[in-house]
Amino acid sequence: MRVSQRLSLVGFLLFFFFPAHPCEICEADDEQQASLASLMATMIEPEQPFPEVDPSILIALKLARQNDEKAEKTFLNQVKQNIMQREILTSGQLALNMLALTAACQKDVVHDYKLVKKLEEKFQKEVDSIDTSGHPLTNYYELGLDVLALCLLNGTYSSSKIAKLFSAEQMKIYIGGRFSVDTGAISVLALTCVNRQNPDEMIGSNILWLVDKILKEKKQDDTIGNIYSTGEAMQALFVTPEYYEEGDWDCKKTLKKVLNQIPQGTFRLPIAAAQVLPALEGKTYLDLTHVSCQSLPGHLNTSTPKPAEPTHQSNETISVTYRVVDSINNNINESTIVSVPEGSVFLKVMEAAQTENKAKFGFKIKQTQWGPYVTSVHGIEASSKNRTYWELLSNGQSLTEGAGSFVVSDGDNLEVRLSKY
Ligand code: B12
Ligand SMILES: *[C@@H]1O[C@H](CO)[C@@H](O)[C@H](O)[C@H]1NC(C)=O
Ligand SMILES: *[C@@H]1O[C@H](CO)[C@@H](O)[C@H](O)[C@H]1NC(C)=O
Ligand SMILES: *[C@@H]1O[C@H](CO)[C@@H](O)[C@H](O)[C@H]1NC(C)=O
Ligand SMILES: *[C@@H]1O[C@H](CO)[C@@H](O)[C@H](O)[C@H]1NC(C)=O
Ligand SMILES: *[C@@H]1O[C@H](CO)[C@@H](O)[C@H](O)[C@H]1NC(C)=O
Repeated sequence: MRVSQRLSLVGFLLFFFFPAHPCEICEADDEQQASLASLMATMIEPEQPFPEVDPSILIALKLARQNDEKAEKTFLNQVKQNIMQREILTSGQLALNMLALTAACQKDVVHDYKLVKKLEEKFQKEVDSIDTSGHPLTNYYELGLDVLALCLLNGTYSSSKIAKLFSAEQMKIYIGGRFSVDTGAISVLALTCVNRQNPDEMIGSNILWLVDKILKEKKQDDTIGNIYSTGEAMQALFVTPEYYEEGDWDCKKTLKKVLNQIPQGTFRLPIAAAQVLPALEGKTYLDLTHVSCQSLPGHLNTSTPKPAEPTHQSNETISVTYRVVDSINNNINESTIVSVPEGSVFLKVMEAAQTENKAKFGFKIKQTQWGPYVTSVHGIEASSKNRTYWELLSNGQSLTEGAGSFVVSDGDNLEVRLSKY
């Protein structure tokens, strides 16, 4: 405790002497820019175009060194479309769209639609929900986005309330059990913004706690959390060098690991590419208020080789066990063995089981930016009110990809499990 207080004071003081982040940032060099172009191509020309575009794609394009004027225009129009639906957007969705508008130099749109006020209202509803039901309407990742947008766009907020909301005591209740690096990283970015505007010792100690949790999730292979949270974790660590020691994290190693994953197709979903790209450019979401607003003509060479698709069809078949479990009410535990072509994704297994027995294995999905989200299995709907979801597992391990992406292997023990979050 004493050490952490001292460290937070040191961080607090350092901040005054070195307001800009020192040279902790590492970024892809010119040679590696080719890899980044392939990530950009993934975002600009997705394999499966989505009806709605995620604003994080526009943010990533704006923070990238290379630019593509035409794609930026297209995505900006889509973000403007999203804003038309501002009433039904969740707080975090609104915040992310506002951040994208800011990166695209559209302060007037933010102003004309009174988006800052809208966000303040939505954020207040999240806080009210925590006060009354103990949980936000959405999740802490979205709360982080809300605070980040309110801070960067000069909204009104109370530093001391935010300090409480993101205190270790409060956050432990919601994310402590299973710390989400993504959520921790977005929270660090948000708190860092707040701390730079209104330095506050309690915010400093929250940052210290979160940075420590993030660093504890550093893996042998240099990812932080998992490969999909690593880019956001890098952003958080870029802006907080005064909160950890030089030897605690080797940025170059993590960068190399992520770059090596690009040709393997790890980031073949546009949103996965969009979340990882800023860090590879040495940028963070705190930079998006000072993106150059001069129009830069440019066109990305999208014949850049894109990462390979996983080998899908083969005429070898494999067999896997598939199980449906309700771990909350403990009243369902059904399993079957199904055969699917080698290279199939989890969803294929679910479909095969459903064909075999609709009553036991029937399911529903919803298309999202991350691919199909499983909403219901065996007639049981997951519910954000009850904070339940259908968790995907293989051999007892919770998956780090969705049903549309995870490729199964012969003999796998696959499971969908109704769980709490
Ligand atoms: C919060 C969260 C959840 C919550 C969402 C519900 C809620 N209301 O909070 C819960 C706990 C239910 C969840 C579940 C899962 N998640 Co999740 N989730 C997140 C997180 C931390 C934030 C999402 C968010 O709020 N974004 C901001 C808002 C504004 O955007 P949004 O589009 O409205 O967000 C929605 C979607 O993202 C969707 N969603 C969340 N997770 C997933 C995962 C998949 C595969 C799909 C299709 C949709 C989806 O729910 C969000 C809220 O409504 C992200 C982290 C990240 N980097 O994005 C991971 C993340 C998206 N999830 C991930 C994963 C792997 C899962 C699971 C597959 C885990 C599992 N083993 O079961 C399941 C989904 C299973 C299913 N039923 O299909 C990965 C996806 C990686 C990938 N390449 O596919 C991420 C990136 C985390 C990570 N680093 O591993 N998740
Ligand atoms: C927020 O306020 C600062 C300082 O007053 C100003 O420089 C900046 O342009 C404002 N940002 C936005 C998005 O309005
Ligand atoms: C685009 O990239 C491809 C592959 O790297 C290359 O062969 C081609 O000459 C490039 N085209 C232009 C116009 O630069
Ligand atoms: C598919 O099976 C046929 C007959 O069993 C075999 O001749 C062929 O080589 C196989 N193709 C592949 C791609 O494995
Ligand atoms: C479901 O049943 C199997 C076999 O009958 C058992 O091994 C497993 O532990 C059960 N799972 C749960 C969550 O009850
Ligand atoms: C929430 O849980 C309760 C009790 O388990 C259940 O009766 C109810 O149907 C659930 N609500 C939703 C929307 O699923």
